[in-house]
Amino acid sequence: MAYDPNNIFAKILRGEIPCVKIYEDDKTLSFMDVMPQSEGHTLVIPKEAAENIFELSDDAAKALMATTRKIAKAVKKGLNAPGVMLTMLNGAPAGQSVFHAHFHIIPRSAGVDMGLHARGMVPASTLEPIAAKIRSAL
Ligand code: DGP
Repeated sequence: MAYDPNNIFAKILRGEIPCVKIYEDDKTLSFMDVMPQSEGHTLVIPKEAAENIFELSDDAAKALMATTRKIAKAVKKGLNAPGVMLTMLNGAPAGQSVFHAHFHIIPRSAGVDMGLHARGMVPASTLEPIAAKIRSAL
């Protein structure tokens, strides 16, 4: 499948739709997931137009991993997360629903189940105070 430049994350990258931003550099962008599976669920995307891990250039993959690690540390510290889960779904059969490569950063606590994937949209006003805590730990 060819990369669709009108996927929702491409629109976020172009500033055509808003996001609750955590961090940005020349190769990556991080923002809050609007359908969080736990409080603090964050996404990291490359600026390169690539659907998944298989299409990413080595350079973009390195930048994506470096930013994911940076944001995971800030999520852990800023939210006092006991555990942090990193996931990347590659291809519809793996559950991918937005076809621009991305890592999920999902805070976890023992005995607390995660929410379902890509369900239940949360308003920016709910995400903003959580994002502020993560940003303050960068
Ligand atoms: P995946 O299924 O791995 O492609 O995950 C896509 C994630 O993106 C899912 O957790 C829900 C989230 N999401 C979908 N639409 C939007 C959006 O418009 N803004 C933000 N911030 N997240 C979105």
